[in-house]
Amino acid sequence: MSVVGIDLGFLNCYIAVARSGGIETIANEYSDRCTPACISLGSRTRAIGNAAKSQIVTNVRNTIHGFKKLHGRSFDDPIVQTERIRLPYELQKMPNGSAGVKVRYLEEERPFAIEQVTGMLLAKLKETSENALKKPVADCVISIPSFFTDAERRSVMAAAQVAGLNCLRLMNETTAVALAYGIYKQDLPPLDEKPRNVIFIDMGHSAYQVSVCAFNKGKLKVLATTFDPYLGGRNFDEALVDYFCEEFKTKYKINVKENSRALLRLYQECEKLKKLMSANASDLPLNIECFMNDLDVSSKMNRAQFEQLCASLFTRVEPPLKAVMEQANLQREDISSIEIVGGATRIPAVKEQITKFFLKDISTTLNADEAVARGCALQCAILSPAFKVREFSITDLVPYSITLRWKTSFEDGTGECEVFCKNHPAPFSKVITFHKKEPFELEAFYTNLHEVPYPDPRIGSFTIQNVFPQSDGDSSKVKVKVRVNIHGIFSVASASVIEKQNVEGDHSDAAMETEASFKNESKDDKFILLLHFSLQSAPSDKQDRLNQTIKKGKVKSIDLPIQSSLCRQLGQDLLNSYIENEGKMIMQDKLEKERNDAKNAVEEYVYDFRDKLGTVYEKFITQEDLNKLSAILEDTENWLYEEGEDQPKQIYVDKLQELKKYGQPIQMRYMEHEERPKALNDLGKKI
Ligand code: ATP
Ligand code: K
Ligand code: MG
Repeated sequence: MSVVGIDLGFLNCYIAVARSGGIETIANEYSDRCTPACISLGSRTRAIGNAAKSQIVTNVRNTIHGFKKLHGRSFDDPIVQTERIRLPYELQKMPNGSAGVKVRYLEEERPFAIEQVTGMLLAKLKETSENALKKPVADCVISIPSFFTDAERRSVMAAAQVAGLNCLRLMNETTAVALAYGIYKQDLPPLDEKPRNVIFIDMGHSAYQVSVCAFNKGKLKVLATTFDPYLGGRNFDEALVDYFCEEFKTKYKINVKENSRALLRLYQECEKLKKLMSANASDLPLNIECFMNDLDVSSKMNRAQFEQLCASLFTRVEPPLKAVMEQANLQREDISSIEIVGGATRIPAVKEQITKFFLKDISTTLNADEAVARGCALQCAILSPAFKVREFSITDLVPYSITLRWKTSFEDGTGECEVFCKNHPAPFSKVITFHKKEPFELEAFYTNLHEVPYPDPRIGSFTIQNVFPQSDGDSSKVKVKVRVNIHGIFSVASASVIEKQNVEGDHSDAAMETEASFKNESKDDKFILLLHFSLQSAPSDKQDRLNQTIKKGKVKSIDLPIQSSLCRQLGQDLLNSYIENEGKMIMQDKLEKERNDAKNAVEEYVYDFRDKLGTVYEKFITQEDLNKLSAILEDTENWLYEEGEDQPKQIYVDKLQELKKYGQPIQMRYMEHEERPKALNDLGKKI
């Protein structure tokens, strides 16, 4: 069983694994611990990660990046439309209405669903971890922003399946950081003492997230999370780009925004400049050669100018800080430490805003780039039975309140109940009792649309089937279990009908009902919040206990089928086709790599052979043969640049064989000559 944690960043991905007893962030084939979230499609193959990033400017329309915000959204979603304007490649409305990308791949215009795109990236990260661990990888924990809705979470889960990964938990980014912070702390207060409250702040490339967590020995509880899903490093890059575009308009009479390649280069240079300004307050140059129309451009900026330019962005740092303290009902003095991660928290003005708010120094003890991945790997280790990890319990929360709605038997009547309030602990299950005579539908939605960075509040609908009146004509008592699972995804997990058998002495059941905390609407539609329990530990055990209780009450419980219809859910057939296609693409990449390797082998042989002909082989070949061989080598070299440039693998394999037919006899003569004195020498020693 593998233990792998993946930070699936908007810009940068990191992988941490458990190896030789500890958690390690691992490097990819470029010896880089950061793998860019970038995929470049080509006429024969795909490049993913570092190799793709270098093609952003050269393969503009077919290099996909900045796609994290497309998950679980319809193409018409205003967020998708806003992102679309920023992206240099085309988005496409998929047949199911979701957002996909349109690129040229294998000489064909091809649509890819967002699950396929992230699937490609995750497959690459899987391969990187397999190379590091030297064994197949499936189990992993993947990070997502704490503000992701169910549709977004389900979409990332589907992407993991496309990549052949078994995601044990989708983990909120700030929670992963909290785990990475807490698990090694030896001095956390005992369980019966006041917890240590710590603020975690992550500002990455696309988003800004804040959480406050309470730590006691062996446990962490997320008290509140807040966010600005649209504030991150890229906003600062954009501000710089806009500034220089304006300047270049007057200075050089060029419109950079009309030239996607130039614009992409300017983005790259502005990102570099922004990073330099974090370390250096003085004037810094911006120089780009052959920028547009063969023009070299140059300009400069200093930190003070940058801060002025981005003033409105910096004012957006404080509101989530204020909100998180309000939601957790904490005062500044209740906070022990403020931990920051994410690349954009390196901007001095961002740090200043945070310090100014908390009136306290911020701590940068966590690795700003790797903490999320490390936390995910730790969570994976905790979930893995194969690993022994210090006991550590993690209670996360529900980011948006969730309400259930159903039809009552009254004309046009509906019943409603908020099943999870905002910041409710998660994972968590609750059982609700309904009194019904027929199948009924529960509609789940986010209670307050204004809280949710999403245009559609619906989560899904769940039909509880096979409900009939009791034999005496009374309503049946239907227990419905609703759950926010370990991934932070809501579902109506199960339903059962309680058949009355012996009502007399049925006290335990009645006792449970006294826990009811909701109003009764009518006899028919009575629903009662029966009992609730956390799924945090041993859910099956608790499920059993529930069933036992029911049995003790001398009633029979029968499971009812539930038909779920989830918003923006990918159908199983479509998902299967994506899985199959990813397999095909991996195979295509593999074949293409083998073909290229075979071609390179021919090229290398030509160079090596020619080099040796002029040096070490010289004595072992006649002038006539030398001329003949030189001609063959030259022909082969020319062939490689002409019709041999793009041939099937076998052609190169055959070509190499043919060359070796000439080369090997000479090499043999040479080797014998080299070996003979040595052999004689050895022989001499023996005698
Ligand atoms: P997200 O968390 O939104 O999914 P991400 O995880 O990919 O994105 P990070 O890797 O945390 O993002 O941060 C990348 C951002 O941080 C980029 O905008 C990058 O320019 C910025 N950044 C990195 N180092 C610095 C620095 N020294 N100064 C300013 N900004 C920096
Ligand atoms: K990251
Ligand atoms: Mg991040």
